[in-house]
Amino acid sequence: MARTTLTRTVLAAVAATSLFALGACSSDAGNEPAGGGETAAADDGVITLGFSQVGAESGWRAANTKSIQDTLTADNGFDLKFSDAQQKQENQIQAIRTYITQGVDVIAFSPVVETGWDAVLQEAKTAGIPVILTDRAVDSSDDTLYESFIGSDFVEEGKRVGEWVVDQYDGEGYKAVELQGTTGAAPAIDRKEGFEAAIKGSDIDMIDSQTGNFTRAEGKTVMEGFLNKYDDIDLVFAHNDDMALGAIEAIEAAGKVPGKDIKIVSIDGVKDGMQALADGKINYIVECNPLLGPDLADIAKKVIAGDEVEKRIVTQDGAFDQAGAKEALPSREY
Ligand code: GYE
Repeated sequence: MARTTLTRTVLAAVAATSLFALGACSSDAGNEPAGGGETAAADDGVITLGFSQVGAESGWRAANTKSIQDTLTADNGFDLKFSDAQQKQENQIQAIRTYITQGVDVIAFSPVVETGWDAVLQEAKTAGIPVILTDRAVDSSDDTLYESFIGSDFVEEGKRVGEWVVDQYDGEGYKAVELQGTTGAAPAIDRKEGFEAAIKGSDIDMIDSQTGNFTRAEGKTVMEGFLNKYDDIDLVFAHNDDMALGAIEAIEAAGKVPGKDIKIVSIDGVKDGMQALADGKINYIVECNPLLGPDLADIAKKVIAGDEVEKRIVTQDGAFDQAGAKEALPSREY
C-alpha cells in the first residue's frame, strides 16, 4: 500500500508577521556568541537547526529520528544539531538552553511531557530564536512561544481504537487493561482520553491502567503485574506498539495466546507491530505517522524566510486490521 502522504490542516493561521520579523532579525543578533557561533541563515543560506529528541524509547521514535536526520541534511540547506534527551525533561531544557547559547537559527523539539516549558520557551523568544514543535504538544496558555506544531491528533487516535473495540466486542462483557505511555506526555494523556470517550456507554470495563513508559521492557513488566493480579483479562489497550509487543511476551509466558485469549489493540503501526498484527497476535492498530522530517524542513525554511506558517499541522494516520497489515507490510517504510 502506498504511504499516506502528509496532508495539512490549517487550524489556525498565524498572523504574527512581527513575530517572524523579530525571529529573523534577532536570529542574526543571536549569532554573535562568544566562540564564533553560527553564521546566520540569512548570510550563508544554511539553516542551523537545533533538535532535541525525546529519546530512543520505541520503534516509532527510531523512525522519527531517521526521518529528521535524513531530511535536514546539508544538501537540503540545513546544519542539524541533534540531541537525545533520554526521556528526561531536564535534559531537553538543557539542550534547548545550549542551542540558545549557540545562537542557532531555529530550535525544534518533541516535548517529552506537556507542561513546564514556558520559562525556557520564553528564553528562546527573548533571544529571537523561533521554536517549532514536532510530534508532541506543550500545554501552555501562550501560543506565541512557538511558531508551529506538527504532529498527529492523539485524541483521535485513541478514539479510533476505542470505536473499533466497541464495534467488535461490545456486548461480551470484556474486561480491559491499559498500558499507558509516559506519564504527562501528550500522546498518553490524549490517547487515554479518546479511548475512554469511545468506550463510554459500552459494556467494556477498564479494570486497570498503568504506565509502561512507551517501552517494550516496561510494557512487559506492567503486563506481568496485570496477569498476576487478574485472571480474567480479555483485552489490552496499549498506547504504542512497543508496549503491545512487551505485553505479547508476558501473555505468552503466562501460557495464554495473544490475539485470541487476550485481544490486543495499539497505536503506531511500526514494522514489528504490523508483523505481530499480521501474525494474529495483535488485533488492530491505528497508525501514527512518524515521518515528520519533510514538514519540519518546510516549516523551518518558511519561518526563516519570514513567511506565514500554519500554527497546527495535523498528520494524517491510517488504521489496520490483520488482513490490512498483511497487505501493507511488504511496502512499509518503517
Ligand atoms: O506513539 C510512541 C513514542 O509521541 C507519538 O512516542 C509519539 C509516541 C509514539 O514513544 O511509540
